[in-house]
Amino acid sequence: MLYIVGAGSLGLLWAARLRLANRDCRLILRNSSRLEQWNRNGGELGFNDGAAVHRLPLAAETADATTPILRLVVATKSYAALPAVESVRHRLQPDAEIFLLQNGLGSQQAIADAFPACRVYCISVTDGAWRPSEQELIWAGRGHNIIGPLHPDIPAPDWLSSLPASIATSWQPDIMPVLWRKLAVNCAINPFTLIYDCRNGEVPERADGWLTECLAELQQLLTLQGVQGDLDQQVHSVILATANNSSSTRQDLHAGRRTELDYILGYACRAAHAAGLATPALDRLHRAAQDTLRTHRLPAD
Ligand code: KPL
Repeated sequence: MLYIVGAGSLGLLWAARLRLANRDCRLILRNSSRLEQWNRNGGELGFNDGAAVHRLPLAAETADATTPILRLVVATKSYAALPAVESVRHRLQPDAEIFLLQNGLGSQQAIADAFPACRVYCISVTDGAWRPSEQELIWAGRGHNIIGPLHPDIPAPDWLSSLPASIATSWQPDIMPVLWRKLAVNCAINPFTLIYDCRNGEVPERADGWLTECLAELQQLLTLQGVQGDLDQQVHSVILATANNSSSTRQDLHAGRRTELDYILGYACRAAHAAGLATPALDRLHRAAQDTLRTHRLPAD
């Protein structure tokens, strides 16, 4: 049995694909009023996988149930990940496997520190999905899941090979470079979409020389972390491929939700400073993004 905490687009996407392939999974919802609402609406999800719309019954419960948990997928926002795992501490088996889908960095290590006996895996996801309503999900872009252990000595989980084909997965024993590269791409795009309130495709024109400076600093930070690759080229190809998208940070802003800025750019700036790397352009970007959040009365960290 796989438990999924966090019933946003990504959590529901995992649940829907497992359910469609007749695999056992249960959703852990935030509180009893969410659970009542879920069940009042029939306890099912309308899942549009691009080919058909499926009505999928999905079992749900709250964290304070008592059944033991051996496998947990954490699909919350980064700032909610540790509290979500803490909420099921009484149910987690000592050698449980925890799979983390969070953006940015920082939340993964905090969970590994708080649950040293568990095996913690990170999953970098490129699927795109959105919810027209609480219990409807559209799988808008088929992507890929790269999974690897937060600490290198942990082996691949047995059940990976038994995942349905719809959850395309590859095992990467050295996951940190994957997470760092994604973090750097998000640092170069998301904060600019926040401060200029623009789509991804407009960032190069709006940010211009500032983006170039940030890319140079991010490239230095990646090199310090032992991560290879041409960031400039990667960022520009992501911008091209997602030109019409609102970044996740801009979507949070428009929804009046807390953003993950602190786990993206905040984390990168702190890591750079800790390594003695001066990052004036990134620091200025961080301050400008925080100012934008304060103007919208949202938490700045
Ligand atoms: O991951 C993203 C995000 O919005 O968080 C990008 C790559 C910027 C796509 O929008």
